[in-house]
Amino acid sequence: VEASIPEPQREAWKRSQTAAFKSSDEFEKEVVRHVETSLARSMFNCDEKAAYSATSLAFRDRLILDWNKTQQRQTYRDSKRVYYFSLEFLMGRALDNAMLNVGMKDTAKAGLADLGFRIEDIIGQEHDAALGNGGLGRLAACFLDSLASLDFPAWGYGLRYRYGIFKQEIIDGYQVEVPDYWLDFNPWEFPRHDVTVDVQFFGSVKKVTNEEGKSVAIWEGGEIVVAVAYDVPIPGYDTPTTNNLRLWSSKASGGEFDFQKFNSGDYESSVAEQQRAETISNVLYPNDNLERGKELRLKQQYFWVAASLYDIVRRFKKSKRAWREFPEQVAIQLNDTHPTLAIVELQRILVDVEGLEWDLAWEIVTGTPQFGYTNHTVLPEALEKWPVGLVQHLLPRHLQIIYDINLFFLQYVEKQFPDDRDILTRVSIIEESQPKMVRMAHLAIVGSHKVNGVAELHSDLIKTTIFKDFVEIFGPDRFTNVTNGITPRRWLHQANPRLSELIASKLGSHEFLKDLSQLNKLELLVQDKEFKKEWAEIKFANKVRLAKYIKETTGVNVNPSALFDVQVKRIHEYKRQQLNIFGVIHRYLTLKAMAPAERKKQLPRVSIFGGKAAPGYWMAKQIIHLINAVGSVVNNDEDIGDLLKVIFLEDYNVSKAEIICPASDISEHISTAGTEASGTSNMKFVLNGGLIIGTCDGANIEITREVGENNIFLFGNLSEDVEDLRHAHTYGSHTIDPDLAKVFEEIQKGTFGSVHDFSAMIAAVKDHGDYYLVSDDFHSYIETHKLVDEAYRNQEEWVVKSITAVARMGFFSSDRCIYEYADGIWNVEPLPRRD
Ligand code: H53
Repeated sequence: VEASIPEPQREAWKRSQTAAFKSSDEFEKEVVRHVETSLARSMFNCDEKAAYSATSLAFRDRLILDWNKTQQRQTYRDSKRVYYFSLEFLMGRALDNAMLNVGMKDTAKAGLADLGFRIEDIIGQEHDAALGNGGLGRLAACFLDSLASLDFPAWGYGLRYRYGIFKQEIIDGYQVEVPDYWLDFNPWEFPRHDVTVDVQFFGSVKKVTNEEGKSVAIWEGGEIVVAVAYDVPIPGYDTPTTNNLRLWSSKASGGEFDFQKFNSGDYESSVAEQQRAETISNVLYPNDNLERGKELRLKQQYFWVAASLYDIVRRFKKSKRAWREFPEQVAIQLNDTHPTLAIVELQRILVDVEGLEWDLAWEIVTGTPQFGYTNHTVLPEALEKWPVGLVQHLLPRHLQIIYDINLFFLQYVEKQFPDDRDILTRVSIIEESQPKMVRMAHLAIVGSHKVNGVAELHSDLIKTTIFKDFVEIFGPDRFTNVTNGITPRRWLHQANPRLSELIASKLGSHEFLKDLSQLNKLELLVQDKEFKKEWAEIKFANKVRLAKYIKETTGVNVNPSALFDVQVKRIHEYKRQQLNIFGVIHRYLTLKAMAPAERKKQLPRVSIFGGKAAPGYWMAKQIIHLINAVGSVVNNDEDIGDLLKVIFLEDYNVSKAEIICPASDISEHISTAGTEASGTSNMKFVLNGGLIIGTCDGANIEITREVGENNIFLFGNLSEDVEDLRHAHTYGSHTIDPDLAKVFEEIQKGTFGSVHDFSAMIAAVKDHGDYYLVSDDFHSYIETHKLVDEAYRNQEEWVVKSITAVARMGFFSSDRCIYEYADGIWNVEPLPRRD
């Protein structure tokens, strides 16, 4: 049905169009209107939560107006769009970000003050949108911010989980998981009950001959689940461009519930279908860098991918273009292998639904630039594989298509390598194991025109290890690198407003927030006394703020003049929080062994940890327990006092990172070399004037290249030596570092309580081959921390390092990443709005 208003009536529309608020008076009016109408309250019962809700609704209205115009313009121009497919978007809070991006924070601050509220309290009311686990999800969120800020026509596609990542509570030193129900009031989403897609599961495939004598596949039976769209507006910084994040929610196709069953008294099964359908988008899987192969997860993947592709195809078809033009109109980036079924689904749509020949369809699917695949890990336990039987059961037609794709692919390989049977086994999309498995990474490579890693070392490693054969088969050009980045809007301007203002005052404007390379001009000021003083004051103020937060949440007093040493990230053996806590114990023992006079001369330190362990990851949970156990001994030891404090911050998330990152002196990025694909919190800390202690791994290497070796503390074995060391542990004699051995003895004496709980962590190093090289790197780690202490004693020099490092961080803006993707992978242009 044509829903467009006829020409003669459009004048009336234009006259009546909503205008966005501009002044604080207008803003106040909007807030009061929302309190009174949307929330049905008044000034007599408007608490901070209500004020937050009304403020957010006022901003959401604004964003939706900009969103409408952006979308109209993109549609009118029929411009090519980028679609970022990600199972995770770790967005954090939206209000502060929206106010800053549209440049209205001061206006809102004044307006809220007028109405009786402090803006910080209002911002603090918001529940984080935590639809992600860690780096991968946060990267997607940074990319959305950059795409909008740089005016790219781009949409994110994901799932609207009812429960995001669990909330972590620490009880008696142990992690306890609590569900994160975040949707009781979410003003940032826009339900589109009219935008739905039917998604089919199960059933069977029938081959029939059509009127033209062609054999066609018909997928029939099974069940239908409905995908409902929820749109989240994504405002760009300092531009009216407002992009869209579309999240799908699942619901039963047969309406609310089965009335017949209900009436006959069968209450439970009357709602069973509804519940089964809603389960799909119910909960985010809480694993980071680990795939568990659960049926529901595969259902989530197909549900999301099928709905998103249907939506994209529907949009494309409106333009009445020929299918061959599809890759010219649409670029899809696969964030890890989670959305790989999109490749198969597009082939299915083209062949089964649109009736294209297989070869033509496959040319379109693999056309340039249709699909790009980003790999985020080389860890074998994180590479996705699905049992063939499960795919057959859930998606029978897709399995056939996968087999056909594989057949043609292997024929192609065989032609190139006629005498090499092994390569066929190695690269096949189907692993001939018991049970047989579909290797999603292989499928993603075969179906994509570009595959990228996320830091230089990582991109080199994938080419020489896990995907080596594919470089031979498709040539080196299919593989590329896009080093990760972070958005300076959230991670500098929002998290550290004082530093952002200081920089702006020196550079003459806020332009650096859109062109981060301008930071390099700060280097001219490293000898400016006044500037250095202000710089140091801001760091101190940020530490005071964190110290206050630590006091409020843990009850422990920490001295803001101490060196703040921070490691916050998911808890994982490869990230080696165990190395850090063993190092802390070593420091504690060293302090204890000193004469009091000697001890007094030592530099005070606060070791701060934070991060969630996957609920089923037993060893990671033991690491958390040990950190807390050490904290309760050390923090109460009167010999030690301020010299060492050990803090575990509960429930690390995006909004807490915004308080933590600006407050570090040093942060730890100490993964075993070759295991961390990139890391992105390393970038956040340095951008906020903290230095790094780290291994030669992931983006640490490029950070070193940029900031210079004098402004980072590197230690440990190199990735090229890891394999030999592991081999030696298993087949040679394996001696433990003597200092580490002492740490183990102390733990085993029971100094930190439950000896039994910690024995597995020790055994992993002593008896089970020390896979993560904790002992091999221990000495160098301890020695490097001594260098950190020494350097910190010279505050003058330390501040110079801090400023220099920030000045050289321009490369790590996610804007740079987006330009690289746009240019090298998507072939898409920005479309700035003129208004
Ligand atoms: O992705 C980040 C990297 C980081 C890497 C992380 C990641 C996940 O968060 C989850 C799964 C996965 O395979 C990889 O571990 O090194 O910085 C963004 O690229």
